[in-house]
Parts: sequence; C-alpha cells; structure tokens
Amino acid sequence: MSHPIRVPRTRLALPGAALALVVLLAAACAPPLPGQARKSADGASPSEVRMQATEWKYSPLTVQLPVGHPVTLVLENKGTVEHDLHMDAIGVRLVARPGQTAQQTRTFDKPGTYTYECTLPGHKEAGMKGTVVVGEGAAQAAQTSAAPQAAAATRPVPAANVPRLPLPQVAPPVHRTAPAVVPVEIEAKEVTATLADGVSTTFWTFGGTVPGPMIRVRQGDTVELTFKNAADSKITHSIDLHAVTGPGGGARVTQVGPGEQASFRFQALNPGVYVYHCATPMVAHHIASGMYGLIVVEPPQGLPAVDREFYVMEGDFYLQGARTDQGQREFSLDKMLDERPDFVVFNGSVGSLTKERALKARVGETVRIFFGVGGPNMTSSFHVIGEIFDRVYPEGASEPLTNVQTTLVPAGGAAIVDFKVEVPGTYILVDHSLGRLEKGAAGYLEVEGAENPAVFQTLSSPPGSAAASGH
Ligand SMILES: [Cu+2]
Repeated sequence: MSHPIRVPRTRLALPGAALALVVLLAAACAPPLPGQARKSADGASPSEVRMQATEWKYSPLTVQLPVGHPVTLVLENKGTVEHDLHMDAIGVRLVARPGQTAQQTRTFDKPGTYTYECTLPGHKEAGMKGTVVVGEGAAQAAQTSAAPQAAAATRPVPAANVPRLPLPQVAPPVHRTAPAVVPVEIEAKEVTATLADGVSTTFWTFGGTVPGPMIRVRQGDTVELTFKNAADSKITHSIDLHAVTGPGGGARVTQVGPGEQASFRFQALNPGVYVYHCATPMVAHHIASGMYGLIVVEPPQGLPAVDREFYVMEGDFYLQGARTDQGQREFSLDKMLDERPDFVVFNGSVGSLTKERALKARVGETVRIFFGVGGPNMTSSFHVIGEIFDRVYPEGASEPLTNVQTTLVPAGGAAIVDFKVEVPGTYILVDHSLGRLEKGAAGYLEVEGAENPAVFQTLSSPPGSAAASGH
C-alpha cells in the first residue's frame, strides 16, 4: 500500500521523535497568548503585555499580570479614533492616537482582579472594558469597593444655574453674481449647558451653538473650510458636509484632536440646503450631543426674496436616568441604540424658541424657515400649527411644492418652507409626531399686526376663554 500522494515529503521524512521535538521547539519560541506577560530571558528586565484597541473593544478582554515582576503594558490603537486604557485600581493610564502605541512599565505587588476601561465619552458603554488579573487574582475586595463609586458617578447632581447655549443666527442671503472663494472657520467646542429646565448635559457643538453656525454660499463658490478642535476638548471631532462632493464630505481630512486643526476646499456644485455633522466614531453619539448644522447653497439667481428668514433644527437627546430626572445628566448609549429619546428639541433645548426667544414676524410678511434634522435617529413631520406652507423645497430640492400642510424631513436632511402670515397670533412649530411635543419639540412664531377678519375671525367662544378676551 502506497502513501497518499499529497502528504508533504518533509513530514514523511521525519521520524516520530524528531516531529515531537519540532513541535516542542515551536511552542517554546511562540509568542505568549495576547494578554499574557512574555517572560524576559534574564527574569529581571520587564516582560511585555500587548493590548489592542479598536471600535469598540479591546483585545484581549482579560489580561494577566505577574506579581512582583516588572511588566511593560503596551496599548496599540488599531482604531480610527483616540482610545485610552485605564486600570485605575492599579494606577495604569495609557492613551494612544489612531495607529499609535503607548506604553508604561510597572511592577504590581497587589494581587487581585480589577477592571479596565476606556474613559473617552461613550467608549466604555459601547464595550471598551475588560478584566485584569494580577497574580492569581481573586481579591474581590477591590471590585466591591469600586462598585459604589461607579454608582455614585452616574447619580445625577443638581444643575446649578447652567445657562442655555446661545441661539445660532440665520446667515444673510449671498447677493453675489459670480462665484467666489469663501473662507469658513468652524471650531468644535464641548460645553455644559441647559437642555431643559433643571436639566443640564454636556453638549458637543460646532461653534458653541446647537445647531452650529449656518454656512451660506452660492452655487459654484469654492469653500475653504478650516476646522478646529478647541484645546480643552476631550476627544477628536470632525466635519462632514452633505454639500461636499469628495471623500467623506470632508470627514476624512478633518479628524482632529484637541487643539488641532485641518482644512480643505470644495466647490459647491449643487444648490440646496444641506446638513453638516461630526463624523467621528461613534458618529451617532457626536450627533446626539449636538454636532450638526446647515449649509445653504443658493442657486446663481438666489432664493426668492422673503421678509424674514429663520434657522431651526430638530435633534433627539438621550440621557442616563429617568426621563424626569433633574440635574447634570450624561449621554445614554443604550437609549440611543434603542431610539428612546428623553428629549426631542428644536435648536438645542426645550423652550429655545418660546417665550422671549420666540420667532417674530408681522402680519403681511413672508416667512422662510430653513428646517433641518440632525437626529441622530428621529425623522420629523414638520408642521406649523395654524399655517399652510405656500412653498416647500422638500428635502432641500431645487423645485418647490406648493400648498403643503406637513413636510417630512429625514434625519440628516433639510427642507425650506416659505409662507405668508396673514393673521396675528402665536403659531407653534412642531414635529407632528406629537408625542415629541411632550419631549420638547415646540417653537413659537409670534405674529403681530392688525386682525384680518376676512381670513379668520372668532364668531363665538366659551365664556372666560382666551379667545373671548382677545387672541
Ligand atoms: Cu464630534
């Protein structure tokens, strides 16, 4: 009987004992399993433990470290954003930019089982945590003493007179007859501000407002965009403009860490109204923290003239704790993934466009609202109670529809609505998915001027009602 033809000759040539020796040698030379210390030859110089970070996990998930022997911990960042690795119980802190490594050499003398995690906002919640065992492990005391601390960290603390973010201004019409090079500078800023009465949170913003500053150019213009990330930011940010024709809408070249900046230029080829947003992983977390705005690209002849223009964007916010909890509250990844917002608001906070902050117009004027949805999750059924949109540029398209009651605006999309106000009163901007009215999605347009009984008049009303005593 002959041997099978495909068995390699080398193996056939090796007697059994020699084969076993080769296997043993290979095992002796093989690198240690990830997360286990590679022993140094002399036993005195540090052994090495390598750990990899990507979005959103570490490899390995469990790390073993020796007691009483120096170890070099190496964090390799194989991801696309900055990551760190904190083993707080044993004093290890490593930070690495994408594609870079960080290392620290230490000798551990406290056996035990501890946790490690990435402390960048949202990363731990997304899965970046693991276990570190020093020696034989088991010292559970460290874990149980750490637990109440963690619980305390998530308990809301009172929001003490935290102001609202300022409101962004609508950019004026371009009024230019030829293309130009337009410099635009935007800075990412992380700010704590009021989201609703008694509730503050950490916003990530473009320029300190939600939405970010409106950019307005003319079709054919070349925009020279400089994107900065404030020095006191904690993490990387970027900008992706839907008006850009090019890689990532600009996001590829603008991933900048705290205190850094980048710039690029693009030609605004298509007219319309476009969303821009941060596109740094986890993108939805950055958007859910307020990082969106609008860029308007006017057609060469401009948009039809109106008397007043307004800039409004809807966004959904997800916070830890119960929906009615007060105080400073941080982002909830679970709620965002479940698409269960605590707040759905216009322009960054509940009430940002009501009372003394209401939009204002006079009877007989034409009004335009640039309306965008940052999301990250909700689409909007945009409606103004008591008005009909004379013109809607649906999804920011060039050709308007006429006579529309409610227009659907997708997440990461925008529309322009134009209408004339004929009757005085308070008109309420809503997302007609009206559960969201209770979560904050309301703005007022207050129209002043003479009554217009031909269009609307009260004939009779219940005694004592508001209508009975004037509008
Ligand atoms: Cu960002």
